[in-house]
Amino acid sequence: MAKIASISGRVVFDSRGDKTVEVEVSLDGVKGRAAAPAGKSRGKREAEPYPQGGPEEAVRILREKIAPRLVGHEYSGFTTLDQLLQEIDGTQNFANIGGNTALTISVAALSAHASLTGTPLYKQIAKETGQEPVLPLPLGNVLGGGKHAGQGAPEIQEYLVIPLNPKNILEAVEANIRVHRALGAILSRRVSGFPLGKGDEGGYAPPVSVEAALDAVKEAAEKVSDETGVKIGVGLDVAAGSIYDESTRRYVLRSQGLYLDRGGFLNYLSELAEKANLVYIEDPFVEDDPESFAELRKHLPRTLICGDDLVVTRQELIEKCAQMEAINAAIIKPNQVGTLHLTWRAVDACLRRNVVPAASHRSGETVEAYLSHLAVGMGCRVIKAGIMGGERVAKANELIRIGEEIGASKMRRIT
Ligand code: 2PG
Ligand code: MG
Repeated sequence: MAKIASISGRVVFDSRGDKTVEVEVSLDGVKGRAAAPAGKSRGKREAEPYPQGGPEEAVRILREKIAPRLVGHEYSGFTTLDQLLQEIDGTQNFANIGGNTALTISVAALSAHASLTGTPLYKQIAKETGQEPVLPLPLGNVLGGGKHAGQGAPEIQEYLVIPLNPKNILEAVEANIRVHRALGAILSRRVSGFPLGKGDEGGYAPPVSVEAALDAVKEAAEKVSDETGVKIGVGLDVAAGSIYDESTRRYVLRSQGLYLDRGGFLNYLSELAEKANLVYIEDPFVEDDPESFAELRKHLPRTLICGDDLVVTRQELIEKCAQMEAINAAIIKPNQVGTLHLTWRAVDACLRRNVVPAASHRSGETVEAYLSHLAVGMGCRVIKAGIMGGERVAKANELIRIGEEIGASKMRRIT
């Protein structure tokens, strides 16, 4: 068995220019490296990304407290290493060492092991999860608003597209890129003076209402469906926590003069869903209101109602919400829980309860592509990793490479 010979960390920058942590682990002299992403619209029950003091403090703790405990550890996979990391931290939410520190150690060690044994990451992960490697469907945002864009952009955070019947991964990735391009042309025509500015995740951020944004995305998706024969679904990430006013308990779409209580917002979303034929809605309500999720699910039985802030990649929350029939899909963000092991427990809970697991990037990303390996190795049906920008394209390109090994047409279906 290979031993951890050394472990070190540094501060680097993510796609937003914010500081993040990067870790290197050496197994028998072979190095693996990983950096952490960062969320902006975060759930309250997410793991703490960093100890107090931020990425710099995480690096100090890594050097002084974690490395001495891990050097000499015989690496036998992520499960044991991750359990050790939980023990070193000693809290439920990685408050002491930071979830990002734990995750990057775990992924860096796995990468070192991959190099040492000549096995790709997805295969190593699949060995521990027992899943057959299959490519997930790429879900990506073509238009962004809310916290991911500047003032004037629509209040709802993400306008997403997903190819539903692609022949192979190349066709799937290309379909999304075509919709992004077609949308650019539509917005240029419709929004005078809009210089095609983009939000944090590479989607256009035009100064239009939610309805106008959705209408343009729907038109772009239909155009590409007609041209290519690939059926393209449209979705939304409402990121409801970002538009909720706690004091009045209203969902606020100020630009449209809408201040809606939960019932009003439910009707509003149901109408949007019917108009745009939405196949996917993420975080339609705030995270402490699973009952409203369940109600929306009843209204829209054919739509994936997905929990992100609602379940924060935690097995117990996924199980609870699945039981309540509040969700039939869940976002899987490894840094919401802090380790690969806990991430797998969340995915496993989804698979056992017929909930579609969707591996997801964060709005702040790096060009690393371990998320694509995780999605394939853990059996995620969908991957939400954006469409445009180097840090988003990196994940799609990695899926294309994995497709060369497992078969480019070996793709999941969600309908
Ligand atoms: C989300 C994510 C990613 P953030 O809400 O789903 O798109 O955003 O990383 O800012 O939490
Ligand atoms: Mg979300």
